[in-house]
Amino acid sequence: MARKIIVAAAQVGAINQDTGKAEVIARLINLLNEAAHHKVQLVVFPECTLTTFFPCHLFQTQEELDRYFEHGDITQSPDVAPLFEQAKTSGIDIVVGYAERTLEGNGYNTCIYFSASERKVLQKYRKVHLPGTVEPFEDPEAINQLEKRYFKPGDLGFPAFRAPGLVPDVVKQSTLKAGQSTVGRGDPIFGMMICNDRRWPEAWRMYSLKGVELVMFGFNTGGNMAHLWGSKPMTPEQAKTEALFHSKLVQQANSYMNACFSISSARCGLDDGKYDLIAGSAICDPEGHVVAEAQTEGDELIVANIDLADCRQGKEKTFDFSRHRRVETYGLIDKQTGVVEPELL
Ligand code: CDT
Repeated sequence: MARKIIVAAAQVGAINQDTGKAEVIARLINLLNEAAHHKVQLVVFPECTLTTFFPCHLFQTQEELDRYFEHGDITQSPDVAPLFEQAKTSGIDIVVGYAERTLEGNGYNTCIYFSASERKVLQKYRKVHLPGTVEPFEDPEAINQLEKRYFKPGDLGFPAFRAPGLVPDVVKQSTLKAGQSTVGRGDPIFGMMICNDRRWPEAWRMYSLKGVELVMFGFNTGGNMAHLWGSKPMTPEQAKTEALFHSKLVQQANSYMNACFSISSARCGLDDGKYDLIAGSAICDPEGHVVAEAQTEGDELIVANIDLADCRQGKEKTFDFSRHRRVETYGLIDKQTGVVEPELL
């Protein structure tokens, strides 16, 4: 049974420290309008879509830092509300990443899934794997990644959810007939993650154990973060090529190993003329092939017409979990964080 949807990644180019949110929202709405033109039903925007990627910077005061956070219900924020209004008008579901400050004062690197047909947020996700350091590097030339300083690890787990209104003639609880199989016939099963999460197979597996058919994530990945990537000497150009290679590698491999589609959306370009973020937004199919890919390092919409039924082959054959997984051998995975090597000979 075909279950087709038209999806897109809305890649967003450079945003400087002093770029106002209204200017950013106008750019996002342009991308949404382009998506409407292509009859897109779902658009994925990047991690921390609304501002420069501020974890590169050390802020001296809470006030300076808090300019980059959203406080309270993001759909009601006067700055951001026009984006949700446009999504409703265009009938397009959106995933948007942002820095969230809770009432208790906690910071999270968050994204939400806003359903145009339901006119509300269906699901929130908070980034689990926070890269980088708490303290800035001593080297003043180093590019910092202070997510561990500014955010708490996500506390919502990996919540898979169904999104209504995208695929016609699906099986619902209310229309279910006795004995009828529902697998691969209900509303699409989605999961969200954020940037560094994509490098962790555990995150993907948590979703695929819930039958995920499409994983969506935004990213901000430095093109030359020599202090974080490792010590092998490379030119900035080589480092950027390598960063792009790894980004594609994990998306393609994990889409295949979890028999799901995936959409990645980059915040990219040269922020403040100095902070170089890779592009390479991509849409992958469950066999691991890239079916759409950004060609620029700026604002760009990439679109794909996908059929979620294409997940069935992987889920029912090579990666039929119920027949092939051997959980009796995987105990360490959720008991041990670091590496324990075998004893020396
Ligand atoms: N935003 C984010 O998570 N960026 C990281 C940078 C890696 S730091 C070693 C990423 O995984 O792309």
